[in-house]
Amino acid sequence: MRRKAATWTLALIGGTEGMWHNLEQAISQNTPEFIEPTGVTHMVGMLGRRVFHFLDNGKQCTTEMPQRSKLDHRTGVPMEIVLYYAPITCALAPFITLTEAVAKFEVRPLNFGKGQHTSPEYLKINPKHKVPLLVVDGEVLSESIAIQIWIARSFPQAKLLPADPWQELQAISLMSWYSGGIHPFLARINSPPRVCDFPGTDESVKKLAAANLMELFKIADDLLAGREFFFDHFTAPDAHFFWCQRRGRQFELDLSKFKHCTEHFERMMQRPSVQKLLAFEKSIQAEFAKAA
Ligand SMILES: N[C@@H](CCC(=O)N[C@@H](CS)C(=O)NCC(=O)O)C(=O)O
Repeated sequence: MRRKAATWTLALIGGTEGMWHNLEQAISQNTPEFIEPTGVTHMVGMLGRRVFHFLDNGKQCTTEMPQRSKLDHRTGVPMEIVLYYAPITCALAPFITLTEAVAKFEVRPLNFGKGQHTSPEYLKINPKHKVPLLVVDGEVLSESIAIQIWIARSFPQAKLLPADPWQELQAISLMSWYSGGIHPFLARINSPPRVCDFPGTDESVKKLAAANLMELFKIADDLLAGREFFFDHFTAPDAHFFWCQRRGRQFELDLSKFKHCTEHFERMMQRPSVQKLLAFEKSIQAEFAKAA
């Protein structure tokens, strides 16, 4: 039944994060939706991707949604989110969290094989020549942890960090550990000469890194004992740790002995956000292979 909307503009201009999120979901599902978050706004249908029909005080109206993904809740300005990414890399963690947040974002894949991360254009926006890199309305943000926190704060309804402030810090502590404690050892296995270019030392570098990683994954295994996720529901650290495990497994570290890590990995593999990421990664790898 169609109902009268008194102040429909609230939804588009002064709407809460939650209302906006609902609208975004309605758009992404591309189905007509009735949205009634405040009791004053009633969407009565939707045409195509961005055009809405609604009743405004009983009068049929049509409006076009802003082209961007969501509104900045402080300024009301639309945001455009771009993720620089490369297959296999730790940029998959923010891909997963953005997907979990139902954010609209554009991915710009970099072909490391072709050195696109060291191109003059990319170095201009990220002199560290690394991914992930997030660009929000032209503003650049590097470092996985900062990016994950930004996503969590910008999409609070997705609950990507624990609500309790102390637990939130624990989540940030965990991600710092993945990034500063685990990742560097994975990077050594990936490219031993980056840490030691003495001839014939590659295997030794890899062996030492693997031994360190086994100790670190044991700590993670203990943290995950009896739990589905690091906190009481899926949060950003789960996505970040998924990448650490995946990379370790790709390097053929025997992580199967860590039962809780293995279960976490399998659980993560089932998530639609991870499935979406893996399909995307596959398509980009195929594109890169064609370009090789
Ligand atoms: N501390 C950074 C590390 C990022 C990082 O090392 N990314 C790797 C891929 S996993 C990269 O882009 N490497 C390319 C390079 O070093 O040239 C973060 O957490 O974002």
